[in-house]
Amino acid sequence: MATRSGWLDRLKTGLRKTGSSITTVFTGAQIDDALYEDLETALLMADAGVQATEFLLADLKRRVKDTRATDATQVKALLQDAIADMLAPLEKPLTVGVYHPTVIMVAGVNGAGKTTSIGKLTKHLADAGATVLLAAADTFRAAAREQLAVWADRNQVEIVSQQGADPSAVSFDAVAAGRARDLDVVLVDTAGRLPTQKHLMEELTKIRRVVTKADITAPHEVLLVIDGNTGQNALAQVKAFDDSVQLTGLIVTKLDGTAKGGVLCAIAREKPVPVYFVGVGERLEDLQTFRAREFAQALVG
Ligand SMILES: Nc1nc2c(ncn2[C@@H]2O[C@H](COP(=O)(O)OP(=O)(O)OP(=O)(O)O)[C@@H](O)[C@H]2O)c(=O)[nH]1
Ligand SMILES: [Mg+2]
Repeated sequence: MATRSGWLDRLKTGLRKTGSSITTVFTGAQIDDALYEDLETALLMADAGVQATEFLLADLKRRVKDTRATDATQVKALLQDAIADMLAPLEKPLTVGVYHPTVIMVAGVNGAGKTTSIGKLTKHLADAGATVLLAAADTFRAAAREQLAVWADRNQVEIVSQQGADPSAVSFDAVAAGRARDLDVVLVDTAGRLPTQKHLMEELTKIRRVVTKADITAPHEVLLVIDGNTGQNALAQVKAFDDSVQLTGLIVTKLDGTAKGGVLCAIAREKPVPVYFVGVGERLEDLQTFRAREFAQALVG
């Protein structure tokens, strides 16, 4: 738990930039139109998006009326409740163990934190006693394969990697090997790509399709890694990747930086996909499970 509290401190620090602008709205004593207007601006600045912002404002006004809240501190607590309720549907644990192996595909734009997150996730899984196989489906760059190999080495797990091979062929081999060796988890690391790069999105769809050929029930999870600093574009990424590969979950990284965590509200409102993990740095313990209430409190600090 010490690890989690350290992680939470980093999350709070990361979100403080955004959070403080929301918090300052509540420094005055009056609950009036000006307060709601300032709050609207602060939420939009935090990348919550128009839909989620409007929903939150209406929801908050209702809560204020129902509770007959009279001071700004109470209203702030009610906003935390409203955000926590909005984010609650995104809270869902990643389950492994139902399928052998559980095949997890990981996708995202360039540099979002896919490989690092896979490394951390491998550590979490291995610590919990799961046997893990990594698939280096980012076959084009030698550095990408090496980076994943370092994580495999560090966690003492096996890796399927083949220079210049077709990414879907490597994924197929990895899933087949995972089945043959009766492993618990196969994690497929893919190359970064933009949703606008049609041929690369098709390559991703192909990986998914070929994985299903290796195991009719797979992939069991398709995760999108998003950089917490991406702002509103994160929502567009969720939509585009979901269209191509049917996402089952998200990992939101880099919430330790100048992140604007409000985008999770936009995702919850417009394209709800569970958030399995939140990353706040490059160390192993910096990846932790997402909890809606905790996040809401960190955002409205
Ligand atoms: N501050 C911070 N840095 C992170 C976090 N997660 C990843 N990084 C850093 O972000 C950079 C890119 O991470 P990678 O894991 O290589 O990203 P990727 O998505 O695999 O990148 P490509 O494979 O090139 O598309 C690295 O320098 C990581 O150390 C995080 O939660 N916080
Ligand atoms: Mg990578």
